[in-house]
Amino acid sequence: VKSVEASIPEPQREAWKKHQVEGFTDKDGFEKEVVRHVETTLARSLFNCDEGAAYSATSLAFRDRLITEWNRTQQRQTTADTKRVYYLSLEFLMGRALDNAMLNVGLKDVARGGIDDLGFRIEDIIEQEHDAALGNGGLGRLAACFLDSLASLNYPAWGYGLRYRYGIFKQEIINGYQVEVPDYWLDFNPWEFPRHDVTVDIQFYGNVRKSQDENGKTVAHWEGGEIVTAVAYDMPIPGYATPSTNNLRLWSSKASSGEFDFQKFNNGDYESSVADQQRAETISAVLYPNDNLDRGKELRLKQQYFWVAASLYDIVRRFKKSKRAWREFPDQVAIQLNDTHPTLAVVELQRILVDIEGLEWDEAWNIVTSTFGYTNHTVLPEALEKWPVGLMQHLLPRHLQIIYDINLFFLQTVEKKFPNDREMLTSVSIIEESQPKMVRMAYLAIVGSHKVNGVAELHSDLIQTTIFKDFVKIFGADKFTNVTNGITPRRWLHQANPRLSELIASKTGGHEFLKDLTQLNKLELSIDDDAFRKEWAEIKYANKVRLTKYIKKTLDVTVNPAALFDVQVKRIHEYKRQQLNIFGVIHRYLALKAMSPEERKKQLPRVSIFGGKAAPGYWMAKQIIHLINNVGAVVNKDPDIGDLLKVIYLEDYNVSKAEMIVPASDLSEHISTAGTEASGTSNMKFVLNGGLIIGTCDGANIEITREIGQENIFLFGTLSEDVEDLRHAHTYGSHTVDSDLNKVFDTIQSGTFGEPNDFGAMVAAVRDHGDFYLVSDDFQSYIDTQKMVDTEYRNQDEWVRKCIRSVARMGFFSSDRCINEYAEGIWNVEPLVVK
Ligand code: RUG
Repeated sequence: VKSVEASIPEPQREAWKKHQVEGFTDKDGFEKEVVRHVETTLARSLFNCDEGAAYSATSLAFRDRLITEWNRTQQRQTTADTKRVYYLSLEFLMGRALDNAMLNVGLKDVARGGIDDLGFRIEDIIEQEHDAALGNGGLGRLAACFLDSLASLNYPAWGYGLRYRYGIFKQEIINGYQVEVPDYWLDFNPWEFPRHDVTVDIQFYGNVRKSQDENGKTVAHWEGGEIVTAVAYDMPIPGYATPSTNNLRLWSSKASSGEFDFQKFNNGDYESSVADQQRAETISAVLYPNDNLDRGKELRLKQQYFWVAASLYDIVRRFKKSKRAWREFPDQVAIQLNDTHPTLAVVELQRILVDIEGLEWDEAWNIVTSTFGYTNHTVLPEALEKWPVGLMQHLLPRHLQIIYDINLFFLQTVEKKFPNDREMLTSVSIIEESQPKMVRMAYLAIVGSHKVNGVAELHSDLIQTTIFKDFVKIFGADKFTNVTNGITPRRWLHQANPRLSELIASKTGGHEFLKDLTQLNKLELSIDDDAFRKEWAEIKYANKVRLTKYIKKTLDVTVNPAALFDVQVKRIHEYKRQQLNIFGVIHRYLALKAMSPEERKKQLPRVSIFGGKAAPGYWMAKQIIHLINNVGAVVNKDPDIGDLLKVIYLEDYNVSKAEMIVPASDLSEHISTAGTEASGTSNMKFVLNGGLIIGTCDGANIEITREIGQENIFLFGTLSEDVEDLRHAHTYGSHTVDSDLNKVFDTIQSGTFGEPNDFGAMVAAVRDHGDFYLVSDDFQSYIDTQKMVDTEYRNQDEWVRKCIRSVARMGFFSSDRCINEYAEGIWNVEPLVVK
């Protein structure tokens, strides 16, 4: 880090204090700031200020305010010298920042008035912002919710990630197919501060030389190779109703000289000098668009090391400033590994301590393991990261040696505990003895951390009894724990559903519930209040009308806002079973077609809404999208059906779209095969916004049921303990598909929804190839449960009561509760209370 240590001497500090920037607090002050930014920062005027410029100026006005508090927060934390949390995540799915900033600092009404005075509408200004979509789905959004909670609860905490030039791709649906379009989001991003003075040089490749020091100790030197420079970009993270403003530091890569190689340039080798620069910049160029899938690409490993090495350098530099002894490192620093993506941080810290700082191996390893915690987010084998030993050797030769040493010492302790148990050694070895040999990153993360947690009760049980069971035997059950996921009520209620937030505030005694979500339980006291229930229903209806308009505008399909809105929006994945949903929709369509017009009149109208991206290389997921769109094309135009069924595919599902869709749902679908969805978090968002769930006994659905009561949720399907037996029976016994589902398949294969061959593999996966995701086993109970939904929805009064009761009981699912659990059980950090 080449940052300059500059501090103003005591006598001159008065002058600084006199001019301290305080930030606006009223409408006048806000307007002044906006006009100043329009006229100076943006070099425009009232004659050429469009909505884009007004958005930019408004954001800059708020950013200035945040940065003042950011500076004070950092100063406060440094002075107090308390322990900090560092949350390492390769994904931060932040969404939009302006609305969130306005609400968190409590100045949205001030801004609304000011923007109005200046000739714009606040809603239009908010809509100008491009989502910061540096994540794939639940994992990245969880990280973003955690940042909001950490700041809101006054925990000293930083997030560390990568500043991708391209976030998750934009999805277009063309002729029913997903088409990926690059998401260049950095055209103008007022929310980041480039720190050109905070840079770290990161080494790759090269080789390791060993020498002896004066005491005869062997010292490793990692030499040669290539250097890429990491540049820090900071994003202020405002807490809600507190001055605490934390930092999200994202690293961007550039060629180490900062420019291209002038030597090569002068020698006429212009192309290669530019190529070097581009190669360096490639590291942080693009987010890998895979959710729950490990692709094992070299560039991905480069990204991982680049990011953890820069972050650790930064953390260690900060620690060294405090002049404490190394053994106190874990008293000052807690690092959370969000999934296995940052696991190289374990190795890197050991390398820094042993190779650079000269600590003994065991002392260093103690520090390392006391510092790290690891969160596992999946049991799916295809998502558990492994890296070929050869690739690791090539890219990070010293790290591979350290990994081998970590493994050796670990296996020695295992051998002591379980003498002569060769199977145990093979099963827990960090190196998988396959062809080629692989480094198992989850095992490395477990060995290198003092706590390992899953993200919902069922998931945490599963990891302890299946994929990590031998580690429980070795380390004991205490090392393994559960922290059920949560969501921030600020974004997912207050921001996404302002009218509902106000109604709740009026019944619970103000906005306190946004800081203590358990206060929602007061809502149950008002459940018999007719006016309250009426207003509740009106708000839901208004949210549905808004979505209806959006559907009309974007897809030119008219849907009836009084219909039941049935929503499944999430990444497209076979385990999440959008195929079960669309097969159910086809079944409904066939049933409606078979009815007489009189009978049809008695049916409940329904809109089936889908949304979500498929990984570009995930062929089956893309086929599922295609089928949904083709079904929509047929059903939506069928005059026999009219309003009774509409099938909608919302393009380019992202955080800001979720903020519009979630509040408009009556029913949402969380229907993964039991035991596959680690937690899910959109299930929490939908219930918190007054929608009911149809779901399987999987992930956090189970805890949601426990909290809200099983009479308020539509559960169906196989239990996780029966999944393996059923799979076995499909493969080795006789596997039959019931007649209703067969009818659906026959309809698809008759060409009703387009070229049948396009969907042949999807049908065959269920009918002929073992039905791994148990679609056939769960189909009938899914259909029956949907019938129950229809019946219950007709009784609107009771439906609304169920929704209110559910919301009232959702207090547990705040990410504030999660963060407090991490702080107490894993990080051992305290909030720094602001006076
Ligand atoms: O699939 C899981 C979700 O169930 C979970 O809610 C979310 C946050 O914990 O993480 C998702 N996830 C898991 N995303 N990627 C992975 C595996 O790398």
